[in-house]
Amino acid sequence: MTYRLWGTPNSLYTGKARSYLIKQGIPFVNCAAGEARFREEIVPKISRWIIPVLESESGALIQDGADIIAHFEASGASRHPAYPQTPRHALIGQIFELFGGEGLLRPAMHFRWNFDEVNRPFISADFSASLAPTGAPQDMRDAIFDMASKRIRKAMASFGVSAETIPAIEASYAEFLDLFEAHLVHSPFVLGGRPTIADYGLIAPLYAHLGRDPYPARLMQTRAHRVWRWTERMNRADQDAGEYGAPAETLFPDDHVPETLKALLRFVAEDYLPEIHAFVAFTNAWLAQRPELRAGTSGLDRVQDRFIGEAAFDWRGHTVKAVVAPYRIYLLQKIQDVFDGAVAGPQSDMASLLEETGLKDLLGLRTSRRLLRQNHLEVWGEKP
Ligand SMILES: N[C@@H](CCC(=O)N[C@@H](CS)C(=O)NCC(=O)O)C(=O)O
Repeated sequence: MTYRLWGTPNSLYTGKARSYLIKQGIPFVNCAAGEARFREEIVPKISRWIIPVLESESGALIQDGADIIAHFEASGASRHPAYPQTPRHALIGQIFELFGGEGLLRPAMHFRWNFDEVNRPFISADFSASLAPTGAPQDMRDAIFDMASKRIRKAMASFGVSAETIPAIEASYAEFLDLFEAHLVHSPFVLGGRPTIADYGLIAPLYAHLGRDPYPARLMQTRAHRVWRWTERMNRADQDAGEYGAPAETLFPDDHVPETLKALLRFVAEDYLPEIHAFVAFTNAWLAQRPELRAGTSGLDRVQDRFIGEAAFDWRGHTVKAVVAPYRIYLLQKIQDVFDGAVAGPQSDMASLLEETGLKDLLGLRTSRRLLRQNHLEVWGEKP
């Protein structure tokens, strides 16, 4: 069985699914979302233009990076199980699936879209190569890039990138790079000798945007060579960890969490927890105003809408306003599900780790209704 991965080389979320398929040795071909077949056949079936989409030979579709990984993990087909089995590692895996996918969007957007002098020739060629129909003339390619560029620059502002926040975004990203670099001194992946969901979460922003666009790629190569090598490693089928002496493809023994990883978790607490507080509170208020919202619906006017509003929060001395995406609740629930599904002993190990790293609020920040994914869309569950 060979799958088709519909996406683009420069897409953040396609990068997560692609890395997983490569690492698991699952046969697939990369298909450009600019192909007519994507627009004409796939998009109508998933109800909106969104990538990645994985298509099986029988035509079955899975939209969403987290769901693609969950699908293969549930089938038992993965050669390196992505969800760790020990309590603290399992929890850390889900924390980085959330933080990787959603918590580094500000630097990813900023370093792609605010360095035109260095980035623009590359990103304009790269965007139009994957989004324009094969053989499209240059003026059509330019028009496609301009349209995408305008739309995404607007999205960047809605994520909280502004003249005021840019210095803090750069400082925060530099801190993140230094912490991840320090952690990778001892092991080739986040949790040891093989990749897990923690790595697949982080590769999303760190590959296509921060590791591949010219300006941020150079920054990563010169400031954090190990992180850059990890982005390469995450896109290779073998372990590709010769510089570590090809260690066993196992996770840290006894559910161990090295100090360098605790430091990264503390960074997540400082950098991202304020936003989680804000979007959960906003979502609960939004749900409270919609007691009639039917289960199985998104509560939004259009099927392609993905944000329910804007929430403000204090971040590194600034008041940041950012859009609220229900999808983030989906990933937050996965962290809580790991905790809820464990028995008392492992739960107390997880709670101690969260306490020690400043992340204990993650367990209590819940929405009044569960966020589900049905028919490739985010919808709300039953009222409690
Ligand atoms: N959580 C989603 C996020 C997908 C997503 O936002 N993909 C972007 C490209 S990286 C997209 O398709 N955006 C829609 C658009 O640009 O209209 C997933 O992993 O599938």
